[in-house]
Amino acid sequence: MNFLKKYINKYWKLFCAGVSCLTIEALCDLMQPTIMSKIIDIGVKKRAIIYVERFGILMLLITAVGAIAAVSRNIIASTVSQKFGAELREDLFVKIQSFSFDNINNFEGATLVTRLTNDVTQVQNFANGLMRIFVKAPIVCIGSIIMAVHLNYHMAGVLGITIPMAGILIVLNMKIGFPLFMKVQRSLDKVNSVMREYLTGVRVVKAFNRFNYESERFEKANNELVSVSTTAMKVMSVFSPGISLFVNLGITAVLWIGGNWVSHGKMQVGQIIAFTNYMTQILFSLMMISNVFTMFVRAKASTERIGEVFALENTMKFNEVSNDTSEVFGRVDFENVSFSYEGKNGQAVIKNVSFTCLPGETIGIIGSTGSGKTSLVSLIPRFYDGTSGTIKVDGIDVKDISLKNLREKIAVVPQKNVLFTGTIAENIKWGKENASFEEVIQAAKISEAHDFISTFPEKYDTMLGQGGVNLSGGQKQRVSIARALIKNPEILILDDCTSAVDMVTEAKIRKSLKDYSKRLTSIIIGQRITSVMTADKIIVLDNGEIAGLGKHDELMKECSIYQDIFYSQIGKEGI
Ligand code: M5T
Ligand code: MG
Repeated sequence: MNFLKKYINKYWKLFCAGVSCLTIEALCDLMQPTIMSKIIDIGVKKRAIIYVERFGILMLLITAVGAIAAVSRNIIASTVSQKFGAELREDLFVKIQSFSFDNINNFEGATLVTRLTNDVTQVQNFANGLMRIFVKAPIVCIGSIIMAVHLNYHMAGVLGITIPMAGILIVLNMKIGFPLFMKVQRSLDKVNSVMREYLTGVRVVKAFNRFNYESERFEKANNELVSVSTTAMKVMSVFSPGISLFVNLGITAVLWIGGNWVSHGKMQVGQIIAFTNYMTQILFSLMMISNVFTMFVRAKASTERIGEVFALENTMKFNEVSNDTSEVFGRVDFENVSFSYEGKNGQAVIKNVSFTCLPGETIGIIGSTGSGKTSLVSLIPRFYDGTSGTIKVDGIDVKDISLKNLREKIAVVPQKNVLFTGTIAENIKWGKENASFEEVIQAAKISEAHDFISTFPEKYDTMLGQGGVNLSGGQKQRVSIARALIKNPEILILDDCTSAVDMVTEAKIRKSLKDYSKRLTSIIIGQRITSVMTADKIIVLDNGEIAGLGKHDELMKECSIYQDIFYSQIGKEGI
């Protein structure tokens, strides 16, 4: 829970102001029954109208002060809790952004989303409640006990039995509640997860007519949420009536014993009324405390879940200061690099790979699906770190370059392209925020996107839906390439990103890329042999290992896997 310190340090003054208002409010509440008993026992009994008037006005004044305090603490509580919640969410978001892929993989499904939204709300609500009622409850409870004892200490024995019983119930409530609410949050994760998966895969679900299957999955997750929530609520709902029962038994005892004492002249009627009034206040505050604990256990469960995110150390160590004094631009070296997604002891997906890519060269990577092409290139911008060996960019170990500098040098067009909600121009500018419109057009021209964009009525201002849903596969790929190009990188990585573009257009893109920059180093992954054939060097990957490295002609002579790919795609007769 260390992460809360920051907010406590920041808001403790306002928090104390809120609690002070709450204390004033509680004290005002506490004075009322005693004043009332005085009015009854002295003013009414002795028919002293002036006494009644004077104390009546006092009561009004106290009520007014209480009301002002209540309004102030409401305003303070809302402001502080809203600000606190917003900052917590923001900090959590920033933390999640700093995570490596490995870190993100640590969290299943939509749990990060639930933690960012629902869990933060739980903690925020608790902070709000803390300043609105929760602190008041113990003050009223303890204050009422003191006032009641002060009023008639003989009667205090009744409290001595009632209150410990209620106390036990509250402790039980907490002990049983915590694991239950932890379960509720986990079920919520599941519901969110199914929903998110459905929304991202909605096209596939429709295509396969799997509505029933998805509905059942959702229903199952939803029912589980209902079931654990109801169990939690059921268990928790026993406690409030339990407390109420004990305190009401106490009130009955006060009335019964008090009635006897009044007839023997040992107690006054006003005192009994005041005493039962205090008992009622104790009852309300105890119920409140039990609610506080319910909210507390929920907030505690949520705080732990948020704490887990904050506590997670980034699995990759990054250099803040760049040791980047290189005069070379666009060189990539792999020296005996191996890599596994499961750490050092996991199964290697890249095995002992070495190659060099000189500035301005075009490197093609080809290999069957699952051979490790994507994994190989994801090591260059440090999406992951290799388990052994060294990767150098511009002659410097990537671990010695600050992440910002490293990623500035590199532009990646991922295999699964991702576009954002916004216009086409905005999506392309994503690669370079302050790019001019001319630069946007230039990048789009190189990636052969300009022509199709120009056919849209709103051209570059055409709005794209989430993930670019209103573009075809090949169009999306070309916009993604333009986005990478506008960055003006030293190294461009194209991961099978012309797979949905026809061969003629693909050849055009390759040609314009070559013309565009002689200094640009390109690493092109392709399933089609034509995508890589003209590269300066071609790497043939097989099961994470280099099975061949060289130019097309060399590989055609030496590498049987390359020959197989060539003949299977182009045929014996050649192109
Ligand atoms: C190589 C595994 C995958 C495969 C091997 C991306 C990714 C891959 N893998 C993981 O365990 N976790 C991951 O996040 O690694 O996969 P690849 O590098 O994606 O292969 P590819 O790019 O050559 O394949 P393709 O289909 O894109 O041509 O065993 O299970
Ligand atoms: Mg791939």
